[in-house]
Amino acid sequence: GRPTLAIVGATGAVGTVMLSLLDERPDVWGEIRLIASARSAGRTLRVRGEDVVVQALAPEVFDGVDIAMFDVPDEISAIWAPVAAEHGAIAVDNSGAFRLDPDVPLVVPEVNPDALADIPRGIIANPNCTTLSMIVAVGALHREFGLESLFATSYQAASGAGQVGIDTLYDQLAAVGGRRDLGQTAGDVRKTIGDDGFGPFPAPLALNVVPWAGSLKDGGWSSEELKIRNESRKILGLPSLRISATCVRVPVITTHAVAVHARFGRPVTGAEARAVLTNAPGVAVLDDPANGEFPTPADVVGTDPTWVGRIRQSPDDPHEVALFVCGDNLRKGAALNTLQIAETLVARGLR
Ligand code: 11C
Repeated sequence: GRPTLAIVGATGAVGTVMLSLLDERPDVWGEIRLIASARSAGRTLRVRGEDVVVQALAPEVFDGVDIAMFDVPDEISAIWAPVAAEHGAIAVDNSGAFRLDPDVPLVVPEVNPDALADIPRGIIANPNCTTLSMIVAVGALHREFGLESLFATSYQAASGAGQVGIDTLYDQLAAVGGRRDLGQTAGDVRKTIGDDGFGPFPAPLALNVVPWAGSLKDGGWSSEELKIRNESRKILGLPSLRISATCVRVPVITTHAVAVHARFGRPVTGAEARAVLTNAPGVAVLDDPANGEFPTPADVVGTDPTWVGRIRQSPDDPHEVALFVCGDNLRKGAALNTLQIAETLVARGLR
């Protein structure tokens, strides 16, 4: 029969996008089970045009499940993905709990599908949304030219912090909306929003940019910046890649953007890089600055591809290429990549 799919975290920001993807994509599934915290259990959600009642997370909900997709915080996945695996399911986990575990493949189907050959713990990890927003494009260039170093600056959307991030930015935008007096005196936006209005962000996000995402790690790096480094190395199979990132939150609801500077083992012209990206699966090139054409989050949100523009060779180093990448952090950055992993497992007969 067709495989049974469970979605853990069905009511969250990523889970909600997952349900709409299941309506859009070829339907390879038998039963689809929706699972969430006890607080959300009992709600009814529509999947594939049918009403499905959300069940509370418990060991027995994994009985008979072939693939369980987890869109929940790290500490929930850390406990429950192994429970799903003990019940015979393959867990595809979108949290950070297992990504660097050497016995857990970290998979982007367009880049390293062969990592699915070995799933020792019954768990597959889905990368962080910022890594995912650029890695399909970077992976295609690496395959062709051989990546030597990578420097990235992110422009991350509020929804990367979940539904509370979305709600916080909308509330802040409402508070500053129409105020032509704001943004002219130090602290005026902060005062208008109020210290209790920052939500998950350490500073006002409306009318601002905030150079922070995640938690503080050694040497002053943020957890998000280290995720980009560690996860890119693992996905690309380049454990000593020279790579660093600066992660910045911007007042965008959904779709992360990343400015990438990549150095390769041989000279690469903008035209050569553009040709490779144009033919790369999962990538869409929009690169005509003379006509004002490049990807922006407002135009990319809700779409599947990794969009790339501003492709150009460094004037000082012919081995280096700069590009600007946009990817919907809730789709390819989270739900879509997780679902593509699950679909790949089914297509390969692993489930
Ligand atoms: C953000 N990328 O934009 C983060 C959230 O490791 O899956 C996702 C954290 C993670 O805030």
